[in-house]
Amino acid sequence: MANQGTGSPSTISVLLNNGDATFAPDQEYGVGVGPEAVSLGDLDGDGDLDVAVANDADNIVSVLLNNGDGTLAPQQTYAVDERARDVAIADLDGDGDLDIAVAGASTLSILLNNGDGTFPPRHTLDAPGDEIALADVDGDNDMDIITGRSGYTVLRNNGDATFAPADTYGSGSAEDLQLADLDGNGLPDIAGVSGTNLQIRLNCGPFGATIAAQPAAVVLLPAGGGVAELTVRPGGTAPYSYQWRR
Ligand SMILES: [Ca+2]
Ligand SMILES: [Ca+2]
Ligand SMILES: [Ca+2]
Ligand SMILES: [Ca+2]
Repeated sequence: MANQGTGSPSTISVLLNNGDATFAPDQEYGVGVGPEAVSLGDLDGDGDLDVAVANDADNIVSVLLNNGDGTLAPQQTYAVDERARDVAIADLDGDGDLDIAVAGASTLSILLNNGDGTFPPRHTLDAPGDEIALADVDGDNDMDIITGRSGYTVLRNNGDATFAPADTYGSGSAEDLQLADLDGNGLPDIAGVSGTNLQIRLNCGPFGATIAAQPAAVVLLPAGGGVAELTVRPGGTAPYSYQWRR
C-alpha cells in the first residue's frame, strides 16, 4: 500500500496476514517522494514476492526485495520519467525474469531485469500514461503493454521488449485500468473508469488469426498412404478463411 503524499520521506505499508484474515500492525518502508502505486513480483527469482513502487514526485521507481519473511530490504532506486504514475511487472523480453514498466507523464519507462533484481538504466517509449497494465493481448505469447490516459494505448511486443507502433482506442480519460478476459474468447479485454462511467473494450482479435502452437514437423501418414484428419481452431474475428498446403 502506497502512503500517498508529497512529504519526504514517503513510505509504503505492508500488513502481513495473521492467517485468519486479520492483519498484523503495518510495517512501513521508506521509498521515494509521492508514491502512487505498487506492484508485486519475484524480481530476484528467489521465490518470494518483491515490491516495485512508482514515485510521482521525484521521478524514481523503488525496488524493495523481500528478505524471505515478509520484511523488505531497503529500497534500491532507479530513475524513470517525470511523474511516475503507475507500475507493472512482467517478463517483457522473454528471458525468464520479471521486468518493470512504469507509466509516466511524458514517456513510458522499461527496466529490464539483470536477472538478480537489479536493473540497468531504463529504455523509454513515447507513450505517456497515468495507468499501465501488462498482458498478452494479441495471443503471440509475449507480454504487451496497455496504458491509459487519453483513451487506451496498446503497444504490442515484438518479443524482445521492442514494440510495434502504438494503437490508441478512444480519447476519454482513463482513470483505472484492469485487463481480464471478460467474454471468454481467450483474449484479455480492457475494463477502465472514465469520469463516472465504467468502460469495457472487448478484444475482438483485431490483429488477425493466430496460431497458438505450430509443430515444426509432423508425420501424419505412414508410408503407403491412408487418411489423415486435421483440425483448425482459429482466433480472431469471424468469418475465417484458410488454406491447406502440402
Ligand atoms: Ca524475491
Ligand atoms: Ca525479463
Ligand atoms: Ca503479445
Ligand atoms: Ca476477451
